[in-house]
Amino acid sequence: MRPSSSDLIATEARLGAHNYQPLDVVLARGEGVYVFDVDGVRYLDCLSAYSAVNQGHCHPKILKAMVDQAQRLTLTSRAFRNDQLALFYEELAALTGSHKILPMNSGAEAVETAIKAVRKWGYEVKGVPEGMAEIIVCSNNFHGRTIGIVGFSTDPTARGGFGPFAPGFRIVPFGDAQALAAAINPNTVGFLVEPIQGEAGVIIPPSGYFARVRELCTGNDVVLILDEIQTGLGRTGKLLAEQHEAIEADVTLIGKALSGGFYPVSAVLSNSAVLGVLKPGQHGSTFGGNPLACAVARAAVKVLVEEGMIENAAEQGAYLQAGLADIRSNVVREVRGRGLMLAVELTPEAGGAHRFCDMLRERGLLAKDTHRDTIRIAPPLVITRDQADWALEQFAAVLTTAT
Ligand code: IF1
Repeated sequence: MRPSSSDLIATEARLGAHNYQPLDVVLARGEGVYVFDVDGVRYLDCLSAYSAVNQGHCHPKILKAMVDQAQRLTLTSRAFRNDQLALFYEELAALTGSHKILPMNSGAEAVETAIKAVRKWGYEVKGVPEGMAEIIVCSNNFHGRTIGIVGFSTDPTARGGFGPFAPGFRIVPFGDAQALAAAINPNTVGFLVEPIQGEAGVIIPPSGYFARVRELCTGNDVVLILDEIQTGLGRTGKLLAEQHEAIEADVTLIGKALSGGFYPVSAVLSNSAVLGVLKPGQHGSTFGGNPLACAVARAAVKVLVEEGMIENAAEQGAYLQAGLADIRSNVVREVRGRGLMLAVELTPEAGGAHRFCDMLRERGLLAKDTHRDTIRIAPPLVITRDQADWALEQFAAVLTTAT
């Protein structure tokens, strides 16, 4: 007999590290915007694996690219060349206008890679004295889980008990250009920031912030590093969220949806100067740039563009956001977001977002609470108008019956 979902949950609890507290839904299959649990119950996925499955679950063209490539060649290491890497570079560069690309696997690795490259650029190009380079980051940032990254987190849960940490980071409030200006000094080599803070609860900075950030970075010879690991690849209704701000980063980090959720693939996209400082032996990864990853990423990016998913994210995102804002409920404090990166913040009296996510799950919709009072809503970018309408009915039912 197949193990039941409660058997599987019990085994996880017994053998797994308890570094997560998932909803007790055990998923066995996915297709487009839907996932199905071990009993075949269908749910509309409003998390998209934290925006890694923007293209929808098990997209058939990405699946085909993966299977075809897996039957030919999966991994060579970068000690040898493979016939997919150049094509991956070429297609990604053409799409994003980047001059240099460095492929890695996880988002955190892309962030670490950028930090290394930007520090080295600081010493070799900007002329910062050895060991003195500083990178400015924002409060309430989320850039991943490595020791390097959690060292400059301001979230006690993410960093507490994991020190000692690397020096060389300075923290300023997100959305405050004046604070950034005040923090920049001759040893500042980079400013690392999310276009919209995800983990912090889908926080959109004041308009004009990024234009000023761009000016400050250019004027002070500081590399602007945008972490688009979550906001990139269509999530906000543009290929990259920087396009909403009419700016261009010097270094852009992408991951998650770069593979459509099939495989961990991330990349550092940069101007020639920053990635240009890395010489053979100074950075690498066993799996980074492998032919399976490249073939999957090529297909994932292709379907995103060719199937109009970015435009659909803008359209359905605006529709969902307006629909959510129309729900008359005294537990809703604010509806915000851009494209299909949405959040409903509840009032403190609502008793936390978790129980609303439980009620949504009972109605066949999976969404994730964050920061106690916020429901995060980020369906795959292939969601249709009808599916959006259905989702709105569920949100309306839950947000109004609870009051
Ligand atoms: C977890 C949130 C999302 C990211 C940005 C880098 C990374 C992430 C902007 C690292 C990762 C994740 C990881 C996931 C929870 C999650 C998340 F809730 F924290 F905010 F997406 F919404 N930069 N985000 O958002 O990428 O190394 O994980 O590939 O469980 O930790 P990674």
